[in-house]
Amino acid sequence: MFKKLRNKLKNWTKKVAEKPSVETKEVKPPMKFDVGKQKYEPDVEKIKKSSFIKKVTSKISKIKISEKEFEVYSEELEMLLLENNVALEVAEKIIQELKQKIVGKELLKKEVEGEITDCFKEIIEEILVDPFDVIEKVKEKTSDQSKEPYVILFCGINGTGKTTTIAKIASFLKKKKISCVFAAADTFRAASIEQIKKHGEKLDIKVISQEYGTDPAAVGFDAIKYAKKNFIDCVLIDTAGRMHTSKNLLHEIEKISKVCKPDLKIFVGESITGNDIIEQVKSFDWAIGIDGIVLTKADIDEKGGTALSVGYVTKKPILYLGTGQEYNKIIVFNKKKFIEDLGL
Ligand SMILES: Nc1nc2c(ncn2[C@@H]2O[C@H](COP(=O)(O)OP(=O)(O)OP(=O)(O)O)[C@@H](O)[C@H]2O)c(=O)[nH]1
Ligand SMILES: [Mg+2]
Repeated sequence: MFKKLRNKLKNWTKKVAEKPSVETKEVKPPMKFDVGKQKYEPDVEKIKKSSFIKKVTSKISKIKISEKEFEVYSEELEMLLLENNVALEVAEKIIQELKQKIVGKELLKKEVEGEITDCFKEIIEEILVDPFDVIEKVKEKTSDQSKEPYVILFCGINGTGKTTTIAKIASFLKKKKISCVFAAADTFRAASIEQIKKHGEKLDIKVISQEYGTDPAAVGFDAIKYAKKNFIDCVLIDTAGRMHTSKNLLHEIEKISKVCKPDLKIFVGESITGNDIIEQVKSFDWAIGIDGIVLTKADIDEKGGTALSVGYVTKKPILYLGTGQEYNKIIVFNKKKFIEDLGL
């Protein structure tokens, strides 16, 4: 994962670190002179020695990056971030912060790479919101005696992996002894109900469905009713893929959300989407106010910038990464691990 961005960041950092060192002029020992009656005779050897050491050490070990030099480097950095799916506003923030941290500072040459890497780490840690534990949230709600299930609504554009993610999360919850029911609220796409029913069969999870073309909000509502009656802990609502540019379809998801009052609204996006995902996530957030993000297809994402972009733009946590098609191919998003995967 994220191989491309990792290598490019490394090369860029190396390049900055290889910048020529700060040069110091050789200090010539002052001539002998008389001050009044006092004679001044410098310790030539001592001066020679100290200036030599200064010259040598500064030549091999110190660099200072000026604002102008940084501008040249930063153009290159901006390009490489943009090429790797980091949104422009995020790339600009990274560059701004990096500038403040390294420009004009005299740095030991051997420490420059480390210094820049540490800066990247700090900035990325600041950009990404720490994910909360979904299992804990479900347990918190279902542990009291209210018998109210924990409801999760999934949304996103077409084909991003919503239905697959629902099955993966259900399998994950089941392993933690949390019971689930699926709401087949994608009543629009051909074969969508059969698709989720297949997952239900494989995972031994009840699927609540109606006819194609029925109101998806009603399907979600039915599933919640079923969960309450049967003491099921968690309702997972699948919805149809919808373009973020379609006002009518955004209205529909708003209605599903109003009727089902989910505890958690998850936006499912592809990590390979590129900058488009910014507009997608903003639209869904505007329509229903999302609480967290799942990025799928991280297994085929060599870049890694999407996570930074959606995290920064929404200030919402990335909860899981989808890393393949099987049920166990889902990992809890971990900031530290993500930073490590970027080679920082
Ligand atoms: N490589 C990879 N493939 C994935 C991942 N998640 C989902 N897929 C694949 O993506 C394709 C679409 O997945 P679905 O779950 O049907 O997507 P969806 O968002 O429900 O699609 P619509 O309901 O049509 O909007 C399927 O072929 C999945 O197997 C993932 O993390 N990695
Ligand atoms: Mg689907």
